[in-house]
Amino acid sequence: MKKTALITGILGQDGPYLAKLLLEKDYKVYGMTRRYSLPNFGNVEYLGIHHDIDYVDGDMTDESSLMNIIKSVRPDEVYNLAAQSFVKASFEQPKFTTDVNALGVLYLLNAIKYFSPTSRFYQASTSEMFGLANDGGYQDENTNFHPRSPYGVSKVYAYWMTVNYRESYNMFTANGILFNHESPIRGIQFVTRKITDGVAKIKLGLATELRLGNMEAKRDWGFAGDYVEAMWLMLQTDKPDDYVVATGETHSVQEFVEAAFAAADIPDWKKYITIDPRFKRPAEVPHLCGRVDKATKQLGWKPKVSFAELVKMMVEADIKRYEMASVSRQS
Ligand code: NAP
Ligand code: G4F
Repeated sequence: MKKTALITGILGQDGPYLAKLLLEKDYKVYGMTRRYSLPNFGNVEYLGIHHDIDYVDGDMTDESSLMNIIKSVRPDEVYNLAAQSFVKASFEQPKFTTDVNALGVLYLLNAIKYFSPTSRFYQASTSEMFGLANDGGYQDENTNFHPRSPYGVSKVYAYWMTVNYRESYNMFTANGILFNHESPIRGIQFVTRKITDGVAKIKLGLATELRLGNMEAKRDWGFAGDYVEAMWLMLQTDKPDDYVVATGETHSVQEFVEAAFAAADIPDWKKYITIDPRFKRPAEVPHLCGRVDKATKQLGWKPKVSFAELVKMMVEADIKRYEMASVSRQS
């Protein structure tokens, strides 16, 4: 019998990488999509797995849809990746962010409790929960939470609900506290992809400027393709637990910019950058750097792609995308 997995947020960045990994492991993969006006299968098509996924309709804000899905699929594993995941938007839409990221998780946990209590559950928790807190420059599973955005606060609620359902109902639930992870299919609003897309346009003469906010913020950036393996490993243990997933290395936004311009072989990056206050946040998370010892020791997980390799991969993919679009316009 094939194992079955349900992935919410299947059309985002992590969903397609996780689905690809599970399909390679011979899982039957169900992907939950919400109603859309226009189909948005770009990321699953990019990874060549669109036709291998069984799509089911549901929305994190609609409890009955989650109950129906869990009742009919009864998956062995549930990976909850769906979220309003853009931190800046959470300041503008705090209630919507809370409905999806906090209450949505409660609905999903309840659906599992009632209709499929042996399903194993993964919650996409985040380093944003740490916010201002760090222990000597690092964050790990013992660091307190001090979230700095409605997004971070909503994820703290979901984190503790995931722990609470494990402790109260003996359910197999695990939090992956993932630090920033990126890829060529990262959403275009997030700073890394905004930079690599902007650099590609400048390289090909399609733009002359890139507007950014706070260039001093530091993030621990890894590759999404590596991180989905940690998600899967967390649901294969004998005992559920919570794990930090990170590279242990931190870089500023400015360092990412420098590396991206260098990867495209464009000298003098400074002349293309404009600081625009519209991209700054009411409260910032200044410094994230994860200590990944627990996941390495207990799950045997380690990141494979380095910072320099990640930047290069993303810049090259964006340049290729624009070159191919130009060829298809000409033909
Ligand atoms: P993403 O690209 O923003 O994808 C999120 C997905 O959630 C999208 O497919 C979106 O659907 C779906 N979604 C949003 N609202 C929904 C709703 N009401 N009902 C059902 N689906 C909904 O995010 P990601 O980067 O893949 O991240 C995956 C998860 O990990 C998120 O929970 C995020 O908060 C968390 N996380 C991410 C990182 C990171 O660095 N990437 C780090 C830590 C934690 P549409 O396609 O229809 O918009
Ligand atoms: O790329 P970002 O928008 O990601 P952020 O806020 O770190 O959140 C991402 O990682 C979290 C994990 O820590 C996830 F939970 C979350 O879902 C998301 O995936 O911004 C990174 C940094 C911030 O400090 C921001 O202020 O870049 C800074 N920044 C500077 N200029 C900018 C810009 N961010 C964006 N999006 N756009 C800018 O122009």
